[in-house]
Amino acid sequence: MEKHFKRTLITSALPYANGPVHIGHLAGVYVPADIYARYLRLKGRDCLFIGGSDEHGVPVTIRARKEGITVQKVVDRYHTLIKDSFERFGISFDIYSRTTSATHHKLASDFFRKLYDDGKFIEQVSEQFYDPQTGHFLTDRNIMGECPRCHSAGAYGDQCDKCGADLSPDELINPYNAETGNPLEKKATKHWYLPLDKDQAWLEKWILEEHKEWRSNVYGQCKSWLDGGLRPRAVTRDLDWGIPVPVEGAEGKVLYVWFDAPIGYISNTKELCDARPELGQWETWWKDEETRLVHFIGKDNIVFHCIVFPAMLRAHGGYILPDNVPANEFLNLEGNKISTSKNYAVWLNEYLDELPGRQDELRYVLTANAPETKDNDFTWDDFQARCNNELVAVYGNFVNRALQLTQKYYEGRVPECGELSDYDRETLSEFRDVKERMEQLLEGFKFREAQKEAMNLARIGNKYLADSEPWKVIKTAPERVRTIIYLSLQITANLAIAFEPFLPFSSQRLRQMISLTPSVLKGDGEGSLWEQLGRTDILTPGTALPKPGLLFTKIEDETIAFQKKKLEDTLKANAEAAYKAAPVKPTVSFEDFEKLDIRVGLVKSCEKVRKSKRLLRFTLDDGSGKDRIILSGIAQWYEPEHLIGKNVLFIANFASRQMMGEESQGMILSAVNYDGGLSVTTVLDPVKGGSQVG
Ligand code: B3M
Ligand code: ZN
Repeated sequence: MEKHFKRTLITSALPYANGPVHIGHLAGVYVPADIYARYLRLKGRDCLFIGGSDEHGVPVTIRARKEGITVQKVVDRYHTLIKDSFERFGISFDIYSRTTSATHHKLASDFFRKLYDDGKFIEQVSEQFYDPQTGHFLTDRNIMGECPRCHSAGAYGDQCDKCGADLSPDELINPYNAETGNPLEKKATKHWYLPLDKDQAWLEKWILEEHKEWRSNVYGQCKSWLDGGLRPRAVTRDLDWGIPVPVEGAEGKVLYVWFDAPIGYISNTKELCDARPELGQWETWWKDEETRLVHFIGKDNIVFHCIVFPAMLRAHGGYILPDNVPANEFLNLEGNKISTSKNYAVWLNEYLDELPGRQDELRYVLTANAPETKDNDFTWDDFQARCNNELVAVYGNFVNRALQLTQKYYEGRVPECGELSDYDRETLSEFRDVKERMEQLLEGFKFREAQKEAMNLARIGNKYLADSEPWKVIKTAPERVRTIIYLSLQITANLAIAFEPFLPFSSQRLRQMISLTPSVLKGDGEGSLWEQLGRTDILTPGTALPKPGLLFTKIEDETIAFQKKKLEDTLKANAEAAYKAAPVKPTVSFEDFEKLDIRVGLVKSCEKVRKSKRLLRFTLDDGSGKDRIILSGIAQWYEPEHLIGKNVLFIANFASRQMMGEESQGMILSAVNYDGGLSVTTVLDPVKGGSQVG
């Protein structure tokens, strides 16, 4: 049943203030949420777009420890950085606040207290890992030990990074404090739990029956949680960073970050409405049945927004529940997982500095490639191709031609429309229903498809100009050219409107280029700019247009090469840092060692082996007076000519082998680097060929 809503409250996940935001966050949450907010505003609908930093929880404390500064310093630094980058990137929050605000601390604390007073929690004492030397209980992430599956050292209490296993701290072998290395004990501690098992029935009905329209990834994840049976969840933690549990005898305990963070949406709405009374009371946005609540999140947050938070809201009473939760899947980067802790990402603040003025290019690519239904990959080559072949070659090119021709033939004024030809009519019919199509897609959170519709308008325009060839027709039928340019300019105006929610910076530039004044933008209903979409009389004949500039410019190869190199360097640095020397092999006796005849050989010549990518062919002076030929698989790492004249170590009594049709008489010794690279061994001072090593 379609419900009628008067207003929409849009929330976007509160990013942890433990690092800058990256393109994964943008593609997953902030770009789609911003498109939606901009679209609703363009339609003249009543809406608020709420954002803020999540400043509690373990991630910020881990960052503080890594950087050797206080947690407060960490959250201050990253909150400011994130807020500033969002602003520069054009994410149009109505408020971007933080969960360390006084408003939030009070609201979250009161929220907990009400549930406590109403008897909605169960209290449970359990045995938790405890560091007797520091006097602290430890969270899963702060516990390390040996992985019970792959037996590698340094697995975390919640997962093993080596084999990917999901773990609980109890499974770790010899658990220790990740920070201090101290061994851990179990100690009893009391916590408050939300008995989600009691919510099972209504959640099943509410989600599985009444919200079948949710995205299949969201619906599917909820269903599997529900099918597995909900269990009580602790909403408090033993930690010294967070909102203190407002109950006597709960010293040293704070609200679990996933309890307080979603309440942050409410606190931030309150902060906004308190400061701007014209927006109405915050309660209207959270408690009125005619408000539509929509959460934009990434897929790892689904359970908290679809199950836990609704259960909290219902337990409290008086609040509305989300009407939709359009969660995206993940964006990978050049085939690898994006990772804040491994510093592997395209950071928004760096992008803005390194590619200044190119916000819309990134917005475009992230939407064109949005992980709406499955994980997707961002690559810099794809970024360049989409910018140059689509934004520049299609959209920018069409607009530029239309505007240049207007300057050339009509002194920069919008000409009158003449009689329409059959081809004109055919072209117009192609985009007449663009508004309806885009609305349907946008309302259904299909932003990727919606943006395609906008780009399709530019394709229609390009084809129209190319087919009707005004630069030729001007000589034979100048009257006809008026109509062609008139229609091209109207298509241009349509483009400015259609792209407005997606590419706000270039739409604004384009509106200036065609004198489409912003005053019409704010209008509501009938009069709003969005309502003009699909029309062919948006620009009035006679309107003077300024001298046009380029809407988009090409992304150069050097820019792409620089960005790719940066990522490769990070991967290398990570591999180097993660390198651990292989365990030592079983002991051998001196006699056994002596069986190996290791010698020094002087490289007389060295060349690539034909038809082999791997092999180099060495001719060694081994002191015997006869040349010794050895083939060695190091071609990937050396230019053969650089090895000539060098002393290398080789095994002289290694059984000879046939390789590529030749007999290899021994083995040249190389060291294997952390990244698999090979480095040939040599001696410090020159020695005669054939000298023994031992
Ligand atoms: N900070 C997790 C995340 O950044 C968390 C979201 C909170 S939304 C209320 O993925
Ligand atoms: Zn493992």
